[in-house]
Amino acid sequence: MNPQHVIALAGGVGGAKLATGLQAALGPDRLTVIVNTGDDFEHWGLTICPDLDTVMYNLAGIHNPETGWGRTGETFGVLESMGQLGGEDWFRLGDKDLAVHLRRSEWLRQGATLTEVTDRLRRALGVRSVILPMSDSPVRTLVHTDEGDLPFQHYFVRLRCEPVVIDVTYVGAASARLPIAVEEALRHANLIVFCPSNPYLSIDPILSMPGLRRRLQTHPAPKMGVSPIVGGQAIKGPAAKMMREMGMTISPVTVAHHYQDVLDGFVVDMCDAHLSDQIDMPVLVTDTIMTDQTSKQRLATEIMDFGAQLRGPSSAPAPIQPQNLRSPAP
Ligand code: FO1
Repeated sequence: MNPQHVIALAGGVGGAKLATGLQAALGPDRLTVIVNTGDDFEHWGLTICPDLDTVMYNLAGIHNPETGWGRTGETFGVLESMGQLGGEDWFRLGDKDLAVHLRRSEWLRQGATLTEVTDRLRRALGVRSVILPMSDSPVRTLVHTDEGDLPFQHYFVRLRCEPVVIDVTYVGAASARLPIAVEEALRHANLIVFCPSNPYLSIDPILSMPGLRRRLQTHPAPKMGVSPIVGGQAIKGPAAKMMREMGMTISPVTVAHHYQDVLDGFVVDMCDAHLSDQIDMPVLVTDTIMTDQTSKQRLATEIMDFGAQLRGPSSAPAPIQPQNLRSPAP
């Protein structure tokens, strides 16, 4: 079943992959991706928005497939020169990527909002899906560690996620407001997908936006989450390491429980099928590893079919339940 309009909540690489699958499965103009901006920072005097760019490059098909972030066919001439001049070169900004940061920063200085700037950039790169920052005002993820409080990119890239994480907070969230475009997208959505992004570094910053969690709890569309934890490990990034350090069990069950109040259904990988009866909502067990365009689109289609079987205004119940769909006992 193809819902009319899907919202995906996404962070970096995992979110961008599933967004690409959703875009392909839905066709143009039916996907809105609401993206984490907690990773954004000021660097070289420019505003860098890594997750917005990762989603945009993936949806445009111009991302670097090896890293998942940055652009394909990239060169690093400016970065090298910056290093020679004693500038900061720990964050690998490519030359083509740099043009995006220059343009964004120029437009922001002229008074455009991040929502407007992001829309101009994605249109210029030919992306037919809407990409929305979760906030127009700065919200910055601060990682509290055994080495002190670290701005996100310093923890993630400069220190390679080595410090032990104690807690994570989102500075500026309490006084931020949901952009009108996000409100508008929520009004039209008939399926909402939490991508397999890091719960604490990617999805929680979005959910920390005032009013959003409540808005999702009462939203009539089915809300589906996809586990970023597979077989006791994170598909990518530090989610599993952070969970261990914060005293949590590294399991899709922990993630499902974390979103219990907002989700209607949860998707786990086949290798975690045995855990599905510990999850207190309907569960789809499938192959969640997205290695190519086919697997991204297949997972997206399965999630949409799963959503169609749950409640929602335009989601007529499907006549036959797939065998791998488990509902909790009444
Ligand atoms: N991640 C790294 O691990 N090292 C980098 O040097 C790096 C540079 C970079 C440049 C532009 C961009 O958009 C993303 C970049 N990333 C880099 C990824 C990024 O820091 C993280 O993947 C996200 O913030 C987490 O989702």
